[in-house]
Amino acid sequence: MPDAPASTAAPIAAQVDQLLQRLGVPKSAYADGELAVRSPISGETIALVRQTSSEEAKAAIGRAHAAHLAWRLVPGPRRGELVRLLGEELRAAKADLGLLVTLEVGKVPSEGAGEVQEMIDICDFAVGLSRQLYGLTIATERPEHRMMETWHPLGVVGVISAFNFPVAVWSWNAALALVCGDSVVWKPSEKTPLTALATHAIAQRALARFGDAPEGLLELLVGQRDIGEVLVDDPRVPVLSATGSTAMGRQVGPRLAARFARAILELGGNNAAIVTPSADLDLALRGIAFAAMGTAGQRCTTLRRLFVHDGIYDTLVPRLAKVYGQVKVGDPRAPGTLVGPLIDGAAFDGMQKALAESRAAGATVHGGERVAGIGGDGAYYVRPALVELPAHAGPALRETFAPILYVVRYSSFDQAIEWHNAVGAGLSSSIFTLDMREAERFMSCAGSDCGIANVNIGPSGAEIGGAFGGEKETGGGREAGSDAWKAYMRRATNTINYSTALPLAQGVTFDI
Ligand code: UN1
Repeated sequence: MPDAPASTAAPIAAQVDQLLQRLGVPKSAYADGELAVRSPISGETIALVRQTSSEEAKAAIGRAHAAHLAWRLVPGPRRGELVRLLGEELRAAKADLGLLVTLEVGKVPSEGAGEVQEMIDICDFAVGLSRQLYGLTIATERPEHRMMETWHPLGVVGVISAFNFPVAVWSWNAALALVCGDSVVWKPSEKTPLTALATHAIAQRALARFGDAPEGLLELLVGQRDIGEVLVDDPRVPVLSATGSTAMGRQVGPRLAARFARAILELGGNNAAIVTPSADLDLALRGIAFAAMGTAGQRCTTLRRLFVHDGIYDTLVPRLAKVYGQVKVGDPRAPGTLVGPLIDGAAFDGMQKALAESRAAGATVHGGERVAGIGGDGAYYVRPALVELPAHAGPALRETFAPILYVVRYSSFDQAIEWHNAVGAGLSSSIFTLDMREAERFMSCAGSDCGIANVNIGPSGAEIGGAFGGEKETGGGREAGSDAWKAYMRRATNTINYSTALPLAQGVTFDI
């Protein structure tokens, strides 16, 4: 794994150009287009990307639709071979693509590389899955009949992804979609088209090695919201996976529902952890620090609320405040940096607004200020904020996509669970405890109401094997592991009569 892969002195645009060339992206795609891409590390413009027009987007969806009609006839295990090759190409490109994630999003190198590893992991998962697209055989009430279900490819899978996991989210969808016999049309965030172009180039190499995949199996649409809307509204797209804010999901969900398309929604999170009196505090401290400050608080799984038992509050919270004061904020390329920049000025403003509201509500705020002297005026580095709130209220009830951790004192476990669940989102959650009863209750139907509930691990950093997603305003979608593949296929129930009689179900008679 590259540790400090690039000098902080190297001009970012030149580094990006070199990486894109090496990854096989044609210069015409990013040299003189309409969409300016900036690096949050310095705030400077690093590329001008050519945008897809809506006519081109419709043509791409048409190609993808045609590709699906051919691809669905290819046996699953053979489709898995394409994903195996994609995994190989990603392994070869891991260092370069990981560094490009760092330069375009500002993630520290181990997280940039970790994101590519997540892509490789889902490819491995999907290759195995390509031989396991099982249906059930079901007991039938009729003699000499057989009832079973068959899973068929669905069609074009639309993917709209966010800036914070600019390439992994595509891969969760694409790897499953490909083995399921679907084609994929991807609209990445307009803030991160470069990593998307690079991923597309990597995928083209896998397709070339595979040999006879239909043209249009993997399409990329670069642009703003209007291009995403083409994908949302096109009747040739039966399923759309959308990752982003709850506000975005509120727009996209009803539009998909209006045309009866499937939605896989991965929306906001307002993830919490409970630290109980029996917790291993050293472990909790490390778990909380990574979950709350990692990726500069810009994961949908980031820890945003912390409920600490009264009996350990005065031990844990001062230690946490010390870590917040010391953690190295800076250029992600510099060795030792743990917290890189916010994506842009709007993220900074949102953070400051939430902190001002917190202060007005009587909170004690540690950190949260802009760290000067790194990058240019257009780069936004902040010291992560630890906010001791007198009550679970105000800004803690909503997601602010920045490194703010709200801490609230609790004395009754029931109260902590109630506060835990008293927000709109329901993505991820955790408890730090060594008490088996508390841990089991937290994971039970009367505990956390989230799609992910962890014990002695923070809420972020999920691995690929489990289903990823959450409830309530998080949108209900599930991606990546477990049986998430079922959303990318359609199920047919088949009843076969191998007798000479025609018994009707429920004992109905119809003698002609
Ligand atoms: C996201 O932030 O959109 O569990 C996804 C995690 C990562 C994925 C986060 N594996 O934190």
